[in-house]
Amino acid sequence: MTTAAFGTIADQLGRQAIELPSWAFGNSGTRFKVFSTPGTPRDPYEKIADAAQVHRYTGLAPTVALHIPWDLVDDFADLRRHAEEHGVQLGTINSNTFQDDDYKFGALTHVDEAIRQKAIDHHLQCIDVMHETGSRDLKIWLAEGSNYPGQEDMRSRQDRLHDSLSTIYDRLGDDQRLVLEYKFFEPSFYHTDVPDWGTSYVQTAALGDKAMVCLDTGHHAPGTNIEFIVMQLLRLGKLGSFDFNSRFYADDDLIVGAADPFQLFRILVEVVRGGGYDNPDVAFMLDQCHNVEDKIPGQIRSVLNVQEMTARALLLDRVALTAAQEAHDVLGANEVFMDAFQTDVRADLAAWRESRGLPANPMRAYLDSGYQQQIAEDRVGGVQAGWGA
Ligand code: PSV
Ligand code: MN
Ligand code: MN
Repeated sequence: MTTAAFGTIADQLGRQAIELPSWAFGNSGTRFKVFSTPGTPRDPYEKIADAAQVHRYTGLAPTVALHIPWDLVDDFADLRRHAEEHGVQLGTINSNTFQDDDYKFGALTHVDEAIRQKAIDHHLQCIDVMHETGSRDLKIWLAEGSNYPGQEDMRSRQDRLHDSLSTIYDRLGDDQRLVLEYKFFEPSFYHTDVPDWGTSYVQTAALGDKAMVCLDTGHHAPGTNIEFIVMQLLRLGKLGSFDFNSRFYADDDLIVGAADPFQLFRILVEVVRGGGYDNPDVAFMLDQCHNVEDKIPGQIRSVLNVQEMTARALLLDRVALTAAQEAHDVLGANEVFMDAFQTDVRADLAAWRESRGLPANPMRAYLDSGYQQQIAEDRVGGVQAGWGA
């Protein structure tokens, strides 16, 4: 690919923004072991300082998502100021109804009115936080479901879910949104109350325009054509956000683009095709954990992977592709598609970064900065991410 072609997408690339999850900076692991990493943040302030490093070297990550109560602080206005002083903003607020004994048999779907109200109140508290942090989106992922056929009445749970979500939705401010994430299994193994995009679509459509679907790339059965779902949700105007990560087996939460770069490309092609790129209605977020690698470099690699694949998707020759498709030129269309995927954009991206005052190689610049060594020395007793243990 020539530099001239790259020039046509330079401005579009400059408008890319990828939100980082605060929990990516904490220690995480599996149910077998959580390894600690030197320099791990000890509180939300330090997580934000680390996230700001990713933005500083890449220019790609201007916002940080928080998780309540993992990131609960006394004064969210102060946390917001702290973020802004570090050159980033607070982003999506994630609720948490999966770590409380009361929610063993459900939260927003629970048959007991009092427990259901407790779960609703947690979300209302999250909305209060959003007013202080200036956040637009409330992201809801529910761990609810059952393990055995006959254990629960799936139908009434769906009805209670609608009622609970309606109460939460009614509390949203005019500029706020609710994004409902789906996941096909885990922690429940027989049925999950929001298992797929269809359920998330049905539930959010019943709420109204401020409710959208969140698509986490790790939350589908192996072999699922995720880009088809992206196309359909964009077509319906209901794709609110992405949780990017990659997986080999289940919800692995590995670095986006690491396991299947081609899948990431195919997804981004549909995003561009459907008007979801450079569109404030479609938030790009990461939802990852770094169990064995250093966290800041892990996040830098992640946003660079998304940027690189976005560049290739933007370079797809749409005119040639449409012509080949309409002529039923099967192999010709596939060749146009693969040409874009196989374009090496690394040198062009390095030059593009330098032209914008960013380091040509953000990873190298970060590693050379001494920040990693400094936090390893300064911080003792970093906290667990909260998730993944
Ligand atoms: C659990 O599967 C999960 O990974 C969801 O994807 C959420 O987005 C994330 O945790 C944080 O709650
Ligand atoms: Mn997620
Ligand atoms: Mn997940």
